[in-house]
Amino acid sequence: MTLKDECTYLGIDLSTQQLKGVIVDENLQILSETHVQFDSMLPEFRTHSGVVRADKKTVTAPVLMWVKALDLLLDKLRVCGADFSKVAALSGTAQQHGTVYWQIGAENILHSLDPSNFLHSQLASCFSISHSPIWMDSSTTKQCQMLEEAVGGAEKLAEITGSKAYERFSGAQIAKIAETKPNAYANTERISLVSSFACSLFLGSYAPIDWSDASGMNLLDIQKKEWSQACLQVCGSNLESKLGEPVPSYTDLGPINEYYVERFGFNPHCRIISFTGDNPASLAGMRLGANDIAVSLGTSDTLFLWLSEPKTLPEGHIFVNPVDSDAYMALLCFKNGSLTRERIRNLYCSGSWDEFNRLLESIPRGNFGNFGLYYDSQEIIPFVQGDFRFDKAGSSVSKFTSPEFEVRALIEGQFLARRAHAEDLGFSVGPGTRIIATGGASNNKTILQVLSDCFNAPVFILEAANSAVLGAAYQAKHGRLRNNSNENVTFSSITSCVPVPVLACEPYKNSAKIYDPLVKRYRKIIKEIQTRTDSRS
Ligand code: XUL
Repeated sequence: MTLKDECTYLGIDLSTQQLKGVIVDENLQILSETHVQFDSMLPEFRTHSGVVRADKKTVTAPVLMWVKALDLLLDKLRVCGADFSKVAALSGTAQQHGTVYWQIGAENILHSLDPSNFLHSQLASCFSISHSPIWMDSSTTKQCQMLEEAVGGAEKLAEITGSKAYERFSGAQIAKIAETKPNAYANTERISLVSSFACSLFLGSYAPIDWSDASGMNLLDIQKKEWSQACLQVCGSNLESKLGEPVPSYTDLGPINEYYVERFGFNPHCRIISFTGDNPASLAGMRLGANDIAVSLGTSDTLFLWLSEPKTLPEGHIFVNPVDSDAYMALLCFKNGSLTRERIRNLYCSGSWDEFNRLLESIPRGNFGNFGLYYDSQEIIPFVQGDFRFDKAGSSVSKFTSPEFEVRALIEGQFLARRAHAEDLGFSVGPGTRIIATGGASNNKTILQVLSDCFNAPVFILEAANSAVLGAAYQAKHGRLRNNSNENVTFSSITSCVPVPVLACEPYKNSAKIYDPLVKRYRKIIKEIQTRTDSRS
């Protein structure tokens, strides 16, 4: 059997709470999609929201649950009518930073999977650590300090790996396992990221870690695209051989394992394209270009940017770009997003978004000089907490005189902060700049109008949700054609058939005049708040 024109592509997303699968056609239109919710569909693993919390800081997920979810997902896709014999290539994505520990001898089992049996029963003894540390874990402060000291400080680590040391990043997580479970570490022949682990299941051998997801480990030299020896050394012995050599994110790794051909009817020519992390895959799914900035308005607000050169950030992350390995991407995470918006809505608008929008629209842009910053929980960028309000004269006030000032101050303050920190990365609005809004609050046009005004750029929205899993499906096609075609195949040429994001709002004419000075005001105020906080601590 050969794959002719009617081929399809499969994207897989192993995220925190569920495993998703989506099949797209040659034009990247969705044909089938389904998911397996860990808590409800695999209750025997006793997870809550897909994770197990040993204590406040230690968060893991059972690796066999992920394996079992794959058995279920493929069955569910088949029930949905998916024809696996048409899948020309598959790729995937997963929550970033989590690590999977394969026991010595596990690869032999992966090589010889028996199609008459479930994966999870065959792989039951393959893992030296049964519960994988995941991105929500924050128990590795000590290892983070060690890592930063080893290379000459936080800034140096950020210069090499794209981020200063973060507890959830894999280097510190591996170091903790090596230190606290030395036997298990010694019995580990391969350490995968969650993404390369899922990829290994399809490949029937250890899949390499890709450069983009590797950038979330504090172990990769993101300029040389090779492991940093200084970082490896402090995290565990023989670590380089346990990690294998990292590869570009769109690498064609070979054909699908026989198991899937026999058991699910996959075509033996189906190619496996390297898997990557969910944030890089989202960038791919949104088809973010060099002129764009993606703003995800969710529980926390996240900004994604395309960068042609790496930058050293005090906070935030630089990853190798998943669709063009000569480029980079930046990820900035602001903890106080929707939850803070909801608090102010509950406090001043009796929980009603309609009322919130009405108040927001009732005050002109610039809020008559009232300025506010609201941080319910400890913010990441910048490192501050609390509510801060200033009146027109610049005096600090404990409350504004009416609710509409609070509402406008909150939204303007949030978006001016997003803009200021994006500008710190070198972002500036130019001809053709698009803000691509996603996440829950991107349904709210009144909020998007303020976003558009604060950035003085048009805001677009995406029709399809789930950009990460779609990004994986697009990457499957990209990887297959890029590696098997004589033509100059780029990610954007492959995905040009995807509907473009829809224009949601454009900035008012005088937006720059109003908001350019307010970005400066934000910078000044935040500096003062930080100085005040520093002198108190
Ligand atoms: C990014 C991060 C999360 C996970 C969630 O640094 O920790 O976005 O990737 O899946």
